[in-house]
Amino acid sequence: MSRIEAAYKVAQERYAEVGVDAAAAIAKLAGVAISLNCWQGDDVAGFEGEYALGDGLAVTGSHPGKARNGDELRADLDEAYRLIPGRHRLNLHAIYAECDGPAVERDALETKHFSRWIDWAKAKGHGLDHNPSYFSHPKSSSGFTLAHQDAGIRRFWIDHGIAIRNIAADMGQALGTPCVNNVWIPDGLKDLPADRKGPRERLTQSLDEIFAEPLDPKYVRDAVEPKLFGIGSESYVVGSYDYYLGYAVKRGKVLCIDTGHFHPTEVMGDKLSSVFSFVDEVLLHVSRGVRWDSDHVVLLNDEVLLIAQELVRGDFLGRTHIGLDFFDASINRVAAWVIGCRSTQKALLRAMLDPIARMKDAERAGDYTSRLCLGEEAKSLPWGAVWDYFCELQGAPVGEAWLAELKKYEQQVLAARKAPSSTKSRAAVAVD
Ligand code: RNT
Ligand code: ZN
Repeated sequence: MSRIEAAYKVAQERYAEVGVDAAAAIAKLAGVAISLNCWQGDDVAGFEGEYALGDGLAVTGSHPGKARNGDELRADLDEAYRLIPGRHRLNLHAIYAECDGPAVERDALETKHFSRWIDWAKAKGHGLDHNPSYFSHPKSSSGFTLAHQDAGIRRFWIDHGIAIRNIAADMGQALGTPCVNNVWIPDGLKDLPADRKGPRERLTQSLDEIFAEPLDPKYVRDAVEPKLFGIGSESYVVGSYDYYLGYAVKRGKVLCIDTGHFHPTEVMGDKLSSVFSFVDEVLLHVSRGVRWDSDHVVLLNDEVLLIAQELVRGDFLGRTHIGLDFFDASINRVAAWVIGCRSTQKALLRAMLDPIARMKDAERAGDYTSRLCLGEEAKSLPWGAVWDYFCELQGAPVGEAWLAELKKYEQQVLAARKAPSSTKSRAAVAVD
């Protein structure tokens, strides 16, 4: 018996004492697939190669070795998945199409432009999720896309939405697992609008057109993502939380909850049981805002823990699609995926190991003293031993052992990459 397993056995007994089945928690966690955000691998650059990142999205940091094409991004993802226990998904974006040859406009994208992603996902056993990209494009530079007052610009973005939704359905069909297709748009205003109603009416029309064709939910699930504010949309966001909550309820769509898209004092975990009362499915964008929607790498903090507890205690995991959404270029980008995903999994495991039956009993009996005591003592139960054993069972490195492996990858693979010439300054090119 390994040292890890021996520690687990002791932990398992300790958990049994508080009425918790650690083996059941391990089995349950193994069934949770988390969708890694492809855009963490290259600072949301994509492969169009033409347009700078914008429309409310910003990445800081200049860690060397960012992926410059699909093969490099897939290699980096392979490395991340290797260091994360369990089997997980990939969340793509339209700008990661591989078109070979002349550029294809976003409204003309087809499934074949994602065939390498689909082949790779099939070979490696990953489900795919998708997103139309409504940013970093000349037609989004006014700050408006689906809610734009110009019908021609709206048409372009509606057609983009339709194209990506169809591609998403093809991905779902090809891989035998529904593809969550998430719509986020940057539309909003820096300063006080004179008309708040008009853009929202236009957005509803655009969304209804994008979702008009009934597609099989076996293949694709439509999600919409609200936001409180963004860079350049500080005063007004067309797709606010109230707007999309209403839209999701009325049209039967998946509601995306991004943990960076609320006021810092709002508690996302508390929203879940409310939302699930009237919405069938939720997509989570697990992120970490620091003072603003800064998209820092997810850590095992109170916010993520409460979300995990609510998903487990409300038995909502089967109705939840969990994705990561952050972009940090100040650290090794592959490490960002590994840390963010493992932290999210740890939160779920901890939630699964909470003595929740006893806590609920205490609550029902009005014994809030016991409820508080049990919850607090549960924090120091040996969940780490269960996590380590889960990693060992899944063939993933235990504890910080993954870091040494990633450092090797950094030296052998990432260090050999040079920044693409388009991002070099003139001076750098001259001395090359
Ligand atoms: C932006 C949203 C959105 C993006 C990605 C790239 O505020 O969070 O989800 O981060 O689609
Ligand atoms: Zn998001």
